Amino acid sequence: MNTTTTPAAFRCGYIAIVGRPNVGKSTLMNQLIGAKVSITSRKAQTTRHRITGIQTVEDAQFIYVDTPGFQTRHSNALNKTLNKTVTNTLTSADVILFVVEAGTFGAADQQVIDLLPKNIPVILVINKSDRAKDKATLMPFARNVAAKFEFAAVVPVSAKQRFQLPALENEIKKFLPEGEAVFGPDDITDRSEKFLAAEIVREKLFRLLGDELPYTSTVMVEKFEEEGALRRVFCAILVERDSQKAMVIGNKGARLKEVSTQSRLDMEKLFGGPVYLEIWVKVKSGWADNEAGLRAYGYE
Ligand SMILES: Nc1nc2c(ncn2[C@@H]2O[C@H](COP(=O)(O)OP(=O)(O)OP(=O)(O)O)[C@@H](O)[C@H]2O)c(=O)[nH]1
Ligand SMILES: [Mg+2]
Repeated sequence: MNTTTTPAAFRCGYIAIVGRPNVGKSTLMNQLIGAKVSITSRKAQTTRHRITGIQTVEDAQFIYVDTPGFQTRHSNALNKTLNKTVTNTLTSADVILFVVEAGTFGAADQQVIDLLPKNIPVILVINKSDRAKDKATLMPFARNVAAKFEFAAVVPVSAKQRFQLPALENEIKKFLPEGEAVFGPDDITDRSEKFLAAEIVREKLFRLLGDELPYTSTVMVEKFEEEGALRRVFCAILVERDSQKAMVIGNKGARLKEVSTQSRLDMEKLFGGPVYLEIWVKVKSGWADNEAGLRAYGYE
């Protein structure tokens, strides 16, 4: 180890973000790093992979790890894999953010508390505090949840409105170990553009198909080419049945066109250059229910 070039005060560490589905984990990570690397939607089970979001400031590097919401309802192979991702992430973190939604605490939240390791500092993050109509109810709620575990700190925030995020960053920084940066100062994620492209298309599907979307649909980038500043992205949306295929395509292809346009605009913003995007829909049944299918589509 080269100690002469390490500034004594520089801190760097991994921050796991965990909680039940839909509490705003991905929104929080994106807001903390100031870039959209993790997809978000109103629907539960949006995040399906461990996604790193990196932020480097003068004296610290924050390596956030967004995780899928911990699944308690269905127990197919996909959900077992998602939960394994959560538990693996927990044990390798320096700090954990346990996220709950202001005013709501239930069995699904308690199950995540039961997974929290005792030897790693856990910060209780009460998100969506903008939603609390009566702010006076926030304090008793925070006290009630805080009593359930030995938290290192309690911070109410609103990820959406960026309320109290600097305060949260300060709390996190206290628990980061001293050490050199792991990533470059401009890195925002360790995921490839190809991976991010598939995620962007999946987000548009989640958002534009609402509750009709079968949660076992997925997206695969079959070809990703770079030609100067231009990216050419060829993408397949996998669904389980012909009826679902029709739903994704929509009347005269209108829905698929909307998915495609919105995806392309997001990719151009994130990649900083023009994107040529082609998307088609394929029927492939049963992939979410067997281990080989999961590995083939990128679930570790
Ligand atoms: N009002 C309000 N809504 C929020 C806030 N943070 C997130 N949301 C909304 O909550 C919904 C879920 O957000 P996500 O960030 O996708 O939640 P998640 O915990 O990552 O969900 P999964 O990946 O499915 O586990 C989205 O509609 C967000 O816009 C917040 O601070 N205030
Ligand atoms: Mg998420």
